[in-house]
Amino acid sequence: MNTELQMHNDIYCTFYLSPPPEMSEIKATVVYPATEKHIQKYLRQEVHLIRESWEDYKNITLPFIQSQSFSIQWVYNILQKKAEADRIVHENPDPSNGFVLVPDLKWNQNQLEDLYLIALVHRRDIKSLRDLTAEHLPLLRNILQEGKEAIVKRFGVPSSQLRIYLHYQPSYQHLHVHFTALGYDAPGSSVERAHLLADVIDNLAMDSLYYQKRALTFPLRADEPLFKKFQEAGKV
Ligand code: M7G
Repeated sequence: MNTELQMHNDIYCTFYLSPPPEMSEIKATVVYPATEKHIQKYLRQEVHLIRESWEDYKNITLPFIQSQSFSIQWVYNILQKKAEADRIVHENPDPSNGFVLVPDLKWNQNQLEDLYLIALVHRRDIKSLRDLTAEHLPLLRNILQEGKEAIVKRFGVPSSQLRIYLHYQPSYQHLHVHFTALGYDAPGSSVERAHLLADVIDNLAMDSLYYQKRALTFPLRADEPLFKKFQEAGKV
């Protein structure tokens, strides 16, 4: 490796390092063609917290989601084995209580420190946390139990070192669950976006309509159309 001293002061030094090609591989993700929403998603922007009541969800968020056409074709491709079929780590094929577990787009699978998998449910009628009721408990319990078992079996990572959660709001409106290494600060694992699956299960077991009653907080970028809708309604 080439090293070039930049600064030396007492016991402190900084160097420029030029690793050889075999150590300097970069994983690149390409989205082509990208929609305006993709471009916005990856731009750094001013962010605001929204506190969404159930009424706000029904009157503002839901109509907005229904008016949008952010494609989830990639999800259907995985469920139908048209893409990433060789990457499937586990599948429960049951149409109502089953799911597919695959490595997330963001994980290169070279090291376990940033382990990241995603469970996509087979049924297509659950958009997000807001749609969940006690009816979905068998599905959610399958994801939690079988997901943990598959990950310890394949990667040797015990469930005590996994963060298993849903995003609210998700970018893609087809229910999915994130599995990340506990030691990894995955993007979107912060308190304003992540809901632990174990907590979701307990909440629904206590009250089937839990997520159709309570307010939920989530971050929105300042120039997202949904943020403008909340502004127009005088909610921000
Ligand atoms: P999200 O909570 O809907 O939104 O999560 P976010 O992307 O804003 O976090 C969707 C998850 O699916 C993310 O963790 C993505 O990295 C992952 N993902 C997105 N796409 C398009 C793909 C894909 O084509 N394949 C796989 N395996 N994962 C994807």
